[in-house]
Amino acid sequence: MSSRRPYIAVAFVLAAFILTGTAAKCAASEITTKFIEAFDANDHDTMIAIVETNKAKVPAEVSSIIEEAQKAQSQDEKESHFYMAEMMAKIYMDSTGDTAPLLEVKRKSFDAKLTASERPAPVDGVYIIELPKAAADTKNVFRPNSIVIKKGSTVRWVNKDTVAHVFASMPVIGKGGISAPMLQPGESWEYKFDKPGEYFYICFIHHAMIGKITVEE
Ligand SMILES: [Cu+2]
Repeated sequence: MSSRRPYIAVAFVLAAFILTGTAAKCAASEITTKFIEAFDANDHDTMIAIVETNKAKVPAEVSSIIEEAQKAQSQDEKESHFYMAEMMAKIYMDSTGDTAPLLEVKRKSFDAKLTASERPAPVDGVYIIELPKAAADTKNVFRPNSIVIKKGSTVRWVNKDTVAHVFASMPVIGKGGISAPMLQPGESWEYKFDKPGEYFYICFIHHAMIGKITVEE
């Protein structure tokens, strides 16, 4: 994604909010409404001031923007809400040192890009995730891209694609541990999950190629 695109999407959706009345349309609080107005005016100092004078309320504000993002109908609207939540959370982190709201935004926006999580049946005790060959509607994907497994289970990624993929955990937002070598076509790699938690992972070559393993106790 180019760096300009989110700005265009944000500006478009925010303009729609302001024109239609933010409070009525998306139940945004006064803090969020003011923050959005400052954003729209490209007034970074005011954005910082709003966060700093409302520090105690910002984590809840960020959570409610995330909820709006999750409810959004269109992809652009979703991305714009996540983008706004991320900016508020970043300013909050810079001002307080508290990373929790920002990590929450990152986790939830990651989740929003995944399909509903599945509880597949293991094959000979191993859960299989395919990296399928590119087709008209699928290219550079993990399939399934989000699964729930029990602690102690092994997952095997099988590269059925005609190109190589290399992927690893994103330990800042979830658990570390997944660290595949460069998987050439036909190769596979497996990992045993001994610790419960959420494992978000990404292909280093194709950044839209993401997946998640949720490991239950
Ligand atoms: Cu890839």
